[in-house]
Amino acid sequence: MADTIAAIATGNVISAIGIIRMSGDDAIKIAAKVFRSVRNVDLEKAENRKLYYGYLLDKNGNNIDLCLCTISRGPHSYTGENTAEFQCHGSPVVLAEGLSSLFAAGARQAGPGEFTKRAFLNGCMDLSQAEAVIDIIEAETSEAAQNAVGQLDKAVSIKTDAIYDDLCDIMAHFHAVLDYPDEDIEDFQLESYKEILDKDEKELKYLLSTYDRGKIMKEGIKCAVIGKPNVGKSSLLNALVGYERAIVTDIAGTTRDTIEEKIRLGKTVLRLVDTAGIHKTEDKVEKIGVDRAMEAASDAQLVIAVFDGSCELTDEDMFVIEQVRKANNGVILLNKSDKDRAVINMDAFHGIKLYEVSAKTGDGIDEFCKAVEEMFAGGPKGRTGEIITNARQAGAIGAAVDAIASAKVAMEEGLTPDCVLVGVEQAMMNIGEISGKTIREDITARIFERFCVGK
Ligand SMILES: Nc1nc2c(ncn2[C@@H]2O[C@H](COP(=O)(O)OP(=O)(O)OP(=O)(O)O)[C@@H](O)[C@H]2O)c(=O)[nH]1
Ligand SMILES: [Mg+2]
Repeated sequence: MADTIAAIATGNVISAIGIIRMSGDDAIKIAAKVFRSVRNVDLEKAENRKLYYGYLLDKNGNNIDLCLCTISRGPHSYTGENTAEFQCHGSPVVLAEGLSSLFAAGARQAGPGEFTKRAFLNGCMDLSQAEAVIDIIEAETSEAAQNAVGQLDKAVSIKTDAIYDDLCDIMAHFHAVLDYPDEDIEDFQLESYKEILDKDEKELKYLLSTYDRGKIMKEGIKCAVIGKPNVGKSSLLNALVGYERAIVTDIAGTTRDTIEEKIRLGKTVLRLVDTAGIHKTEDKVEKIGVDRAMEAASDAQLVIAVFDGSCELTDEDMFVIEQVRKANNGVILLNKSDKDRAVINMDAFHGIKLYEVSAKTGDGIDEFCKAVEEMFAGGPKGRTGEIITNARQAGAIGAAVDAIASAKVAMEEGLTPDCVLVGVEQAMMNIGEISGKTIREDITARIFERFCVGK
């Protein structure tokens, strides 16, 4: 018995079309109460997945929109339950009225991700597919969207389910021999499973190796733009985002707090953080700004250190160079290339990639962007759909790799099958978490809380 949930599935903005959806035992009955077909079709007798044209009625029976309605009877629907969907004109007022009409007729407001949660609980999709739904919605590049669609198509869970089956076979064989000694079951030879464990471990390690790329694909690359005051950090941010996002003046200390903006660079997204100029100061506010700049640099996957190429290097610049050297990835931007170059001790930059740019004219910016894109394009790219972008899944795969490794060590040391099988069973539990077979209910609930209402 599933109560009937309803929600507006589209954004709360004026648009061409807006959708209200409903799922639950009474979805079709409730839809019939608030919809009057122009051809007098009774929705309760309507065909599945066919569009019906008619009036959406408010709770007093007044027409509020001319819309299309479609119903699907469970189990052949997104949630596996009876569902109804109204494709209305995209007016937030109409959609809100339509929704309250559904509430008056017996539906209740859906919680975040509740439609997809029901789809999962009703066996219409596994957990990795459900997570792919949110990844598609939140994708910031076409590559991320393609990968998420692949996962919606079970690209990851087909692989992990096969491994789960392998491990399950090993466990089942062992227990069958142990529990039914009189049955004519082939003897349990642990060594015969070594090849399977090797193959599964290799596949899992491959999946795990795609996670670095996956993280970048999903979250983008956090880049801290640092440098002493007035070198052109904010001008660089503005040049990269393409509009006057940050205030630029010739007064040193213009930027006091960090400013974050995203830009898309080909297949990757950069999360740029402009920071306050790093310098020694007694000013309380400036000090906080400098601390935040240092924090941004230590958090960043890429530190972009900006220098004014028209001035000689100062002690403050030398301090900034030290920060770049500490970073995992750092680049030097010698800015203001449109001005006469000062005599600069280039040895100070030794071993760090350097690009000459002008944030003012845009010179050199494209080359710099291409270089950043290439810098993060390395590593195993993974086949589309098989790139792990999800920390939960990566954690489960990592734990499974460790568990299989421990099973193999136990096997090599000649321990008894039940000792070896501790690792195999653990790996099975870990792998089952990916599709949701072995995951705890409270964790599942948390996963769906991240979804938007209406999905
Ligand atoms: N000629 C020239 N001037 C630039 C260039 N980039 C920035 N400037 C100028 O340098 C001054 C400082 O620029 P900002 O972008 O505010 O520098 P900042 O590093 O953000 O400075 P703070 O926020 O104070 O730390 C402004 O007058 C800019 O117009 C450039 O490429 N060429
Ligand atoms: Mg600034």
